[in-house]
Amino acid sequence: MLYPRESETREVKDLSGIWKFKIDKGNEGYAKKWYAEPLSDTILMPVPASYNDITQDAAIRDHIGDAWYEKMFFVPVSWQDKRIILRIGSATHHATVWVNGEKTVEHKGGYLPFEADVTTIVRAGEENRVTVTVSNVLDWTTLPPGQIRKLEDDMHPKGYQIQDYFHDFFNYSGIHRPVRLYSTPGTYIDDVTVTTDIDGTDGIVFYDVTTAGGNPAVRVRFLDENGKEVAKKDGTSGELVVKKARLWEPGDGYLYTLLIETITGHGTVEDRYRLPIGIRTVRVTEEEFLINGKPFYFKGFGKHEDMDIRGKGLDRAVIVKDFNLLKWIGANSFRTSHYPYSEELMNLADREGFAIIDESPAVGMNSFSPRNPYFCEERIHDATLENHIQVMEELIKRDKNHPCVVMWSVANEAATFEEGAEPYFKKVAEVTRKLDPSRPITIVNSSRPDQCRVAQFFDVVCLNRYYSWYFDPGHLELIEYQLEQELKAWHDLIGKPVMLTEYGADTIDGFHQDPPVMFSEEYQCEFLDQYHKVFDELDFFIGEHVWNFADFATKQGITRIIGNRKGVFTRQRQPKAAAHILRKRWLNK
Ligand code: BDP
Repeated sequence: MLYPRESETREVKDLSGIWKFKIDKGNEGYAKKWYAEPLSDTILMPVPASYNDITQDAAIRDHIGDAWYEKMFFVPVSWQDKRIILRIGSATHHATVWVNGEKTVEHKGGYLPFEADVTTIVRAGEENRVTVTVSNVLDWTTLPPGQIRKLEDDMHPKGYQIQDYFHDFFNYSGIHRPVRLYSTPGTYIDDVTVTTDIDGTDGIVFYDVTTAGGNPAVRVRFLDENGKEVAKKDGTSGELVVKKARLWEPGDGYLYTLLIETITGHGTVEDRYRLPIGIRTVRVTEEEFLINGKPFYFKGFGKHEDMDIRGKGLDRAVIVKDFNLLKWIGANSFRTSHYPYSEELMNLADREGFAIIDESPAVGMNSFSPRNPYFCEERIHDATLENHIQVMEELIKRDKNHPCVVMWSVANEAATFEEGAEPYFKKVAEVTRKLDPSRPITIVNSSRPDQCRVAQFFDVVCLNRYYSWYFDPGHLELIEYQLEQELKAWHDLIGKPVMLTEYGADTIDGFHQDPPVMFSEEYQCEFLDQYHKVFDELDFFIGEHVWNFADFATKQGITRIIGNRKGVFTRQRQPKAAAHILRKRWLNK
């Protein structure tokens, strides 16, 4: 799926801004056809943003159900003869979109884009109305899963219900990424898949373009960062050889441009699209993760899209600041825990040269006891698997051409010890590999090595471990002993490289205790030091992602002190003491 980019033949109009908004308290909007007329009794709501923290109203923050958005917009007169697409970067978790009262698209899944061809619905040169309904309801088929639970005891008023979800971040909702209109010619470039290889000093670029709305000839040109043509080819697919290629690598995000053109019979260019390309390879051996044939050691974090006020809404100031902090601290990579991040962020990661473990929103699949399994008919079942596969397809379709993506993560901390998890993840692994044979795949695990039933389907063992936090809290002296044993056991059993994708301690900035005590800054520092001692001794160990980059919002609960405080930075991106420890380590490693 192509990211909307302007060119000589395409225009993009961003509909971000202030929209009209209301929550559907009585759940009556669909039945009463709210989309048929302009919405009434609305308040103002920024797009993109989560709606939860924008007002002073707890009922809006904690709303379960539909929220309605509306915006009036003009379609440029010059688009009269164009194909016109309405594209939503993401709406969390389920959306229905109407234009001028007509239903155009529905989408399930809160973290991936979707679009509708509105050519015949919009009126160029006139005012049009877009209405978007966004639901934040999770069920056993959604990723992440959840359930609505009625509390029907005498402690609760009649009809009282809550939404359970099992992931550790606040269920922010709304239109989280930009809404755009874009135009293309009637015959257009629909998609392109690019993979790259290296042959000596040459870069090899394989491309495969699909077109629609006609059967045009295709020409591609390959340009370096100065716009100089370094290769070209005719045809919808083929191989380009770039002599003395400058490779993309972590820390040096060099990007070429694949300029794709469709040509009509008369030799005129009809459509033009430019795709940034990084030439690089990724391979995994029993002990190493290789980028461009060189061993790569992951230094970085599990992150979140999360910030005061805007929640999970895209904010360019925040993402650029985060990249600056990542560079400052000496990180070279991160994981998009626990869902796909914005396309705008992925574009920046390409440019800034960060390696990304790109994760699906399969999180919170691990909260029942072995007697009460998670992978069973009542919970995670065939319909969930079907949706999981659909999400992997959409994710790979969106992110397949990003050089920054070096590995797919199909899930975080699922109950991989359960019998039902085995066929489930075998299938997810098979499908993911087939969708993209060019990248390694992983599942982020928290099971014990002798109990996990699925690690063998994946290329890298990614582990989340909390010794001296959730296990033996306060016992920093046990970390070395426990961790070393476990990491070795994983490698002996699976014979694949191992990394830690989470290790961390809640830390309230400004709390100090020496000798260290849990929640103090000293504890977080000592905790990390202990883990690092072990990492540095193991040959098969390929990386460290601290949990978390920054403090983030969660649902309310007795173990969360206004959110999860395992950040190395505060939610407002100020460093805790541990940031300096990591900086010293990573800039020298
Ligand atoms: C891990 C989860 C992560 C949580 C973290 C924690 O993968 O989402 O936020 O624990 O408890 O189990 O801090």
